[in-house]
Amino acid sequence: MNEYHMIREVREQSQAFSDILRSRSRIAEIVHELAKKVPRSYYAVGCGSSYYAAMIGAFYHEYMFGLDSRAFPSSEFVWYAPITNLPSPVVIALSRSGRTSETVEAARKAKKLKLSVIGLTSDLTSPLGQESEYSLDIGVKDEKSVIMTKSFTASTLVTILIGYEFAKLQGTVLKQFDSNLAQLPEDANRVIQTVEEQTKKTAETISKITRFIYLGSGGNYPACLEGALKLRETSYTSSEAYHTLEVRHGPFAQLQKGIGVIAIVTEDQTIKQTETLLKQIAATGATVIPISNVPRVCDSYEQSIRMPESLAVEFTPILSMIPMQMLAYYYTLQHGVNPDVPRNLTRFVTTDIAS
Ligand code: F1P
Repeated sequence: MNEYHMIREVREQSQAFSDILRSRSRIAEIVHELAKKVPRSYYAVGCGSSYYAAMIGAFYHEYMFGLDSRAFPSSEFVWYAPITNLPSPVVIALSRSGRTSETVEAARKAKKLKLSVIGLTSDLTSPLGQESEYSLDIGVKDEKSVIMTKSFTASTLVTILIGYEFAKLQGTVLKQFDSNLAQLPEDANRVIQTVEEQTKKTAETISKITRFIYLGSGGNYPACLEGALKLRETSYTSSEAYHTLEVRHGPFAQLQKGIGVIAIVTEDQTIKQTETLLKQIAATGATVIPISNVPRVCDSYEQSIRMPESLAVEFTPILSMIPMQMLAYYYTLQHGVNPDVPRNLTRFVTTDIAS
């Protein structure tokens, strides 16, 4: 079978994380500079995958580092900002290309509002790279696929690190987080090694399913939005994502045989209700596919993606992207579609939003 760029780029994520962690002194420098203006709050903006990366970043900022952080699609920021009166906000603008018009315009609008802008891009010569007060290279310049994989997790990680460096200044980072962060490239490597064959087999088994629902909570919810988007972009299959328990409030009515439910299951405060929910979903006839490092959860279903057991739970939103990207890739191959160049999609999208 032919290999496309996408799968090679998915496998390169461990290396991308190492590169980012090695060069993170630049992130610390920017944060120290901004800390003089006391930026305890952030708006993170982006489009498509970059918006979902912004959402994961904002979740980490708030939940793990005690910062005020909110994510917006760039267009919403352009149309409605300033939305709240957060104290001294900094805008983090995410765009692999640095050329998506809504994100470039969001950075311009932020400048007009006298907010500091940190542009995250893999092209520092792009309009976003040039117009941002501070610009950060997310690396991964060599990503060839139109769809984002390693650039997604790279920009997620850089966004997280901005919050992390700020929390470090405040002395609010847990030691455990530090050691799990250092472990991330190796953990990603273990995930890549462990899940590829599994996702390939699962994709073959579920290839006739034509509608998928992704479930995740906390930072895993935006990860699921991205997982569902990956499947839609590459295979054109219908997919959507919900906060785990939200599926009970309406979408449950649609569940039946022929629908695939991909759920990220973690051993934390969410597990009890999630396990109960998955049993209820299975009873509707829908095919439940947990992505989990909890063996008993995987053992309960015919299809599952078993993650390595000893992964740090707080990095699940990044690490579980790997099997979701692989599943999208192998499912798409089953349908004879080239995942690198989806129809009706270009590397970046433009519109005349500039004011
Ligand atoms: C954002 C984006 C991608 C999408 C496609 C078109 O790009 O919407 O999420 O997959 O590549 O562009 P960018 O602003 O991050 O360059």
